Amino acid sequence: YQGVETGTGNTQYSGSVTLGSAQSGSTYNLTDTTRGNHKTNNLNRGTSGTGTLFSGADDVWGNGAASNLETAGADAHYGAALTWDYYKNVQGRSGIRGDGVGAYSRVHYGNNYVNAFWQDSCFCMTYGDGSGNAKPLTSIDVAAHEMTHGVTSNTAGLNYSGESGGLNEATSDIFAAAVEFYAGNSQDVGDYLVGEKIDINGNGTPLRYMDKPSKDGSSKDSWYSGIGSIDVHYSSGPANHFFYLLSEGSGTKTVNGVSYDSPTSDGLPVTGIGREKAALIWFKALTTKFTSTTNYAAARTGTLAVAGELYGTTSAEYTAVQNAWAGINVGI
Ligand code: ASN
Ligand code: ZN
Repeated sequence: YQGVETGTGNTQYSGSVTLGSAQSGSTYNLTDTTRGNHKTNNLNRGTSGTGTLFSGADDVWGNGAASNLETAGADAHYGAALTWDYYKNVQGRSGIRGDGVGAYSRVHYGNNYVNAFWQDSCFCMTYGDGSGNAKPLTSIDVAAHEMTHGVTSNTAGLNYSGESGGLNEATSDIFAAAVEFYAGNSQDVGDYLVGEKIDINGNGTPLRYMDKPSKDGSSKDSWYSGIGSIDVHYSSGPANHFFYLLSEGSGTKTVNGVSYDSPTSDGLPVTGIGREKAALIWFKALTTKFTSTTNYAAARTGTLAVAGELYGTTSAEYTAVQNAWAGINVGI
């Protein structure tokens, strides 16, 4: 007998959650049969191969502590399920390739590994356990960030260098935020911060800030000629900032208890249209306008075209897209 099960995950970051699982004989495993059979595997500190599918005699996964090897599996499985649900229910896309087929996650990669990554070659994402202050990299936003690299790769295919590389990274941060808000989880609340749960800096600060990217000390707030020469995790800054401005508007604001202060490069105000519309615009641009070589100027053109298609060229949404790009020094 093989059946669809609904397991319980005791996660590190998101509390007790429901997980998609399967039953095979008297054994349960982390195969999400309602989401393209997305699986979560244990690399058990290895650095190659697919790892071993999490399985056990009961349908309870992890205990909330990183010392329990199932806990990272529960977090990763939950993050993948949320990201699947977001793309399906909000953006109308079934899975990373749009074909209903799930990917898989690998947790416990290597020893003290402080990163996570997506690979097209295995159609899978991988998480390290962190080191020192840095906790396991299995939070909702990191999962959504990595899975979105798969979506980008299978749509626009933004080259991972130069300005297109920054737009590729920003796309992952944008949908990381969108998924985190969509999750509505009371312990890992939606925000415009990236990786705030991991404590990668050891002082409670996130990896990246979308309202004012330069707060991380390296990312840029606005476009300048030459931004294509810096690391893609920093040249993403202006596009992350664009998304924040388009969603929430410029100036100060508190969302879910987090305070933001977003400047514009031209000093002019931007009125936000809400993150739902902003994410719809970015997704439609990613999937119908952007190509492997899209740069900042072309991203402006593409998102404006989409805003015109969705809301009309005399709409408040269209004006907000114009103003948000102007706010990061693109197209003025
Ligand atoms: N975690 C990083 C990322 O997804 C890994 C990398 O540099 N590609 O961007
Ligand atoms: Zn990335």
